[in-house]
Amino acid sequence: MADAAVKEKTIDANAANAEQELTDGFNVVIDALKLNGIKTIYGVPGIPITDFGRMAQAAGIRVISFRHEQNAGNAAAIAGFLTKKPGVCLTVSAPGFLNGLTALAHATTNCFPMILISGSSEREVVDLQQGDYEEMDQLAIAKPLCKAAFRVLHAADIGIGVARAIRAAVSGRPGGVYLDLPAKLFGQVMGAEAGKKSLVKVIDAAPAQIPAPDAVKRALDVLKGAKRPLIILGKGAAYAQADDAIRSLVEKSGVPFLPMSMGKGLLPDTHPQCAGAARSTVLKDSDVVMLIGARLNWLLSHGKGKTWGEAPKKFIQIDIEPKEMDSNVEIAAPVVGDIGSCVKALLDGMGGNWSKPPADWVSAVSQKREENVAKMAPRLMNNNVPMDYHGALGVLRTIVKERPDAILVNEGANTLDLARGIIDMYQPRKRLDVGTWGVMGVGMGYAIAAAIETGKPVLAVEGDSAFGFSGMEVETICRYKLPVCVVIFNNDGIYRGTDVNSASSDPATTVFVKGSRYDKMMEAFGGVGVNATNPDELRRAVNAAMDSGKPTLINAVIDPAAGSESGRIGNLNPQSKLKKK
Ligand SMILES: Cc1ncc(C[n+]2csc(CCOP(=O)(O)OP(=O)(O)O)c2C)c(N)n1
Ligand SMILES: [Mg+2]
Repeated sequence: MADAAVKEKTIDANAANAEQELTDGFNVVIDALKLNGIKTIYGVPGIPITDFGRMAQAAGIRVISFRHEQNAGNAAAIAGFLTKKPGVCLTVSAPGFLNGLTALAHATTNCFPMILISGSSEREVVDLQQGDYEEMDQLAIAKPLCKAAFRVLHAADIGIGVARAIRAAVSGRPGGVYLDLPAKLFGQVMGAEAGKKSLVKVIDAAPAQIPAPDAVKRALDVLKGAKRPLIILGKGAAYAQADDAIRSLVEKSGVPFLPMSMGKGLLPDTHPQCAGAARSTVLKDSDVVMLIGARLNWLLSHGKGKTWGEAPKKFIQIDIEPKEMDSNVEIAAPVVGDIGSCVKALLDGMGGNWSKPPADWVSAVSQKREENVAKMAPRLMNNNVPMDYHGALGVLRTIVKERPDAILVNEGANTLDLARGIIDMYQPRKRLDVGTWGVMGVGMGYAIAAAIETGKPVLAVEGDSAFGFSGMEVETICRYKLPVCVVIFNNDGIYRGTDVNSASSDPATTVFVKGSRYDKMMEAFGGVGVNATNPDELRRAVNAAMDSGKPTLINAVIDPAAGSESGRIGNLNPQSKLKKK
């Protein structure tokens, strides 16, 4: 070979070597996520993260592409709840970031670990407010809405930035974390070896937090002194994945338990100690209440007032967050630690001969519960056409009983409140709903992530209004061929479809187009659409969908007059003292 040719080849080889030894921001972020076990990203592509999404996909991360960031964010939030690992949502700058922000705040409020990763624009231009493409100080905006917010400016800091985000999301009380990645960062080049060394694997991301022995003893003493004890299981208890220990504690104590909405199924709703159907009685008449991963917020009337009756109460509260104690009323026995460790410590402390609560209390609770269940039973078997909520939910109740490992997603007002009461759950973390805020729009994001994270069939029971907030994602469900069956309780509107506006020819604010056929939306993307007008049609359509696993949307026609204003929380509507005009 001629000298010149040899020389040229050597230069080529050196260049290739040099190139092999380089990495960039795109790759370091991907490597950092992979190293920490992040397997799925939920997002919407665009500048500056389109290539990042492609490269992550090529590197073996599953990248689920949505139609709107809020739905991707809700998917990430619920993935966090289901897996105890941070769910990751990826968005573009300003508008995409803002679209994802509601879900980030929702995750924080509900204590779901989630990381919102957003691309952002040129720092120098943004900070001088010189009008960059999608200019916005995203970090400052995210901060008050999440548990922690970080920005990475140098590729060498990506490893530590991702590690901080992961640890912040899952440790202590979990929540939402914002990670700001400026466009410039992705293209930054660094040595491959240095890149590798800069990665940080988070060791023991959510360390056990063991409760103090005297706190455990105090709690058991209070429980021992109870004449009418009650255990309340919140979604924190479900999140903890300490299912066996929680079940043992409840059963060993013999105390009636009340599951909060997403705590349903930790023990089956049909368990002899379940007081779900005697809620008002147990809240009013109990004398000692042990809260396990449940907060005394509005959902429990702040632990005081009419709901809780006149009798003095003592609260035992098990929570990982010390600040939660005494948030609304005095906590007689705070037990601070992770739920799994606390429940195990309580179980150990109970020893071998724990005496069950007084028999008159236990039987009073079960009597009330049997009464209420019996009262409800005939309503659930009605065959009215158009269907009312009870007739339609009676069908779904049986289907969930026959398929206890299916995941139930639920949102709406009447559709939510009545389904929560009527559909019994049998396994933990199978009921996913609107959470602490009662937020509409979680439905399709939750359904998609539930199918992806668990591989189980999903039944999404949606009010027609609720569905509208995320309805476009039926295309996503079809695109990824997910086993999701959406049942829309179509009562022509918000709460009811009967409102009229007497002031002008505009429709009333709470009503939609009458007789809408939401099933056609699913058909538009190749899924199965069914219009169900009676309980039998509904039963057959849902069973077929659950058997086939094909994306299905069932338009369940509900009597427009059947619902009530705001479902069960109509009392929260402000009232003027002035007489209505
Ligand atoms: C993000 C958001 N916007 C608005 C609301 C107010 N809101 C509460 S329930 C509801 C919809 C209820 O109607 P639907 O889903 O059809 O259930 P239905 O009572 O008719 O069964 C709305 C808009 C909310 N909770 N969250
Ligand atoms: Mg409705």
